[in-house]
Amino acid sequence: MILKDAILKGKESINEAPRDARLLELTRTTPKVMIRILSMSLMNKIESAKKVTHNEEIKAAIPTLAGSIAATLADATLDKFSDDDTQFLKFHGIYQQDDRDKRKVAKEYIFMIRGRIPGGVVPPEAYAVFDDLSNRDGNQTLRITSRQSFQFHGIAKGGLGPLMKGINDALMDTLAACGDVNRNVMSPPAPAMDGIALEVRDDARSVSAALLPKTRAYHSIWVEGVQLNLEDPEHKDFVDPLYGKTYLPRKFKTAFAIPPSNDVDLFTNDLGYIAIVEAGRLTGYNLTVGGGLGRSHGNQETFPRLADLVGFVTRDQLTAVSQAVLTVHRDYGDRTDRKHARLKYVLEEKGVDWFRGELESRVGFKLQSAKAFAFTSQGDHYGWAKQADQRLFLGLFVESGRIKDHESYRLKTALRIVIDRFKPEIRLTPSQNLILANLDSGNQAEITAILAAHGVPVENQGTLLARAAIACPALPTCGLALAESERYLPGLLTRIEDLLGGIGLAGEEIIVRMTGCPNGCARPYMAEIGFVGKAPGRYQIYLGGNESSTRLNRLFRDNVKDPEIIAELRPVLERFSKERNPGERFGDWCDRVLLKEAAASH
Ligand code: SRM
Ligand code: SF4
Repeated sequence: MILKDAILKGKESINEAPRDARLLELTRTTPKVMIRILSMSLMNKIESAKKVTHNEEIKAAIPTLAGSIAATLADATLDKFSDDDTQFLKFHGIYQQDDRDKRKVAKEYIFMIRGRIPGGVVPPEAYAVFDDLSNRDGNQTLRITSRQSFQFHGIAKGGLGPLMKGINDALMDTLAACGDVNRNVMSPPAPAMDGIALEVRDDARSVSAALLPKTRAYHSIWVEGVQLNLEDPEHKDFVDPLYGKTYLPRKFKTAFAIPPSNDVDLFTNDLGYIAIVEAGRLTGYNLTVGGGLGRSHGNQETFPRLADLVGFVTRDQLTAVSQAVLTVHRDYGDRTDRKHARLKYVLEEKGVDWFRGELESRVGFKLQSAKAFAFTSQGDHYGWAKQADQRLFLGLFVESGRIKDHESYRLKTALRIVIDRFKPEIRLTPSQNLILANLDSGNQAEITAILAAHGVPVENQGTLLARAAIACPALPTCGLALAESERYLPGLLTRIEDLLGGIGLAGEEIIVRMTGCPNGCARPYMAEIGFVGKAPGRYQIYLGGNESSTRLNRLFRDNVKDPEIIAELRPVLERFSKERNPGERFGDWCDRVLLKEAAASH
């Protein structure tokens, strides 16, 4: 009884029940006199559900986003920030976490800091600073993220100020790496595409700069080390010229891609630009809007969604279009429910034609029609290769993006030696790997030898499955994790590889991604096999993504406990091995055969 449950349990079940079903239930089952009482109660609950979230209230109260961060930072007796300040801290690129491995003993507050690194480009001098800071103030690792940034984990409160100052002194920053703003802008990192790619990277940087919030709080707290005076009218009455007083209803993500590679997973972004090259010249971009992956278990109103293709824009229209897309989210996104607040829901509910009209009225010109393009691949190149300018680059596989020293594999130390000595440009990839770019061929042998001496191969890096996989951090740092991911996936991949070898599929590349919860940080809903944490040791299995990352996969099995994961995959992989078309990938076969059968039998 949806209605009864709704009234008993309140808002949560009301939101879960589809609106039409609620009305139908009401008219079918309830005597007339009760209908009035119940519908009033229902309306009250729906009305109260429409109240803006607490996040909206605190943004409106302190639009500089300063909160009382500086005061808490200066108070050494406090080991954590207030709930409101933890929300403000996100806009500064900082998350308050606790080490979940230690929770049973005591809650130990630690912090995660995320950089803002458009296109994932890190100068060698900045890398050296990051490396030092991670050793001094963090947990001795640097974590490459799935959006081409770095994260520091395990920072104590006392280390926050020095680490943030260090990042800014290295001419890098963390502003807007998190929070209800535009996040790190992605662009293709592969040096083999440089030329066009450098122009695209410039455009990505311009868009990133055009979408930055203007608050002075970041600089004042982390660079000058003082609390912003919120009584000063300049700050008290501050309104961001683009974001307004309350910023966006939720996060907003932007990426640029250059076909045929979809290495940035373009369609999972709120705002996407597909480079269009005509007669060897970058003429502009196809615009995509409304992608996003986050969902919640048991909440049908949340779902992954691929972005819509909206039209074509020229390079000089980029800033205006990007700002206008962002303001549509600002003005139409749902501020009453953070689970339903992404731009994708506006697109889903109002449609792409409405969106195009709204956008055109904001920018004051008509968009051209989208131009032809085709994505065929994703992923990174590993090992040595030539750049467009004939210099060399080296693609290095980094398991789950975690740069660390572990036993005889001393990637962190080796990288530091190579980067200090040869000064390559570092590029972080959306698949959590790393590229050392702009190297002279004369240094190739020495670099290879340094890496080898630290247990880091440049040929045959990682296994076929590991090289194509992504895992989110999950436990022990992520407060939202329901299951392991980064620490668990490598072992599971080995077992899947054993399975593949045993059924004649050795050497088969399958894109596997895992997350510790349904938020989708490793983009599992685009993988050929996606594992999504449901509870400790339990995962949902999704199948059917494709190599070009243009198709969402679908749920195949729910709540599978290891070791049944392998037992569930075995018959499917055996069938694939027998029934596939020549050269057909696993994800394509699942989509063409398995999932169609499953849909037909429902
Ligand atoms: Fe994410 C929240 C890690 C990319 C969707 N994400 C988190 C937090 C901050 C947990 C939290 O809110 O307390 C995680 C920190 C864990 C930790 O200990 O480090 C976290 N997300 C990551 C990273 C580090 C995963 C990784 O393996 O690299 C990625 C950082 C990217 C960056 O540099 O900016 C990361 N997150 C993503 C992506 C993939 C992408 O953007 O390409 C997604 C799915 C795409 C999307 O946004 O729809 C993603 N993260 C989420 C969500 C769900 C948002 C939603 O719309 O529902 C959350 C939860 C939230 O925001 O409340 C989340
Ligand atoms: Fe945490 Fe979930 Fe993101 Fe993994 S997917 S990092 S568990 S929020």
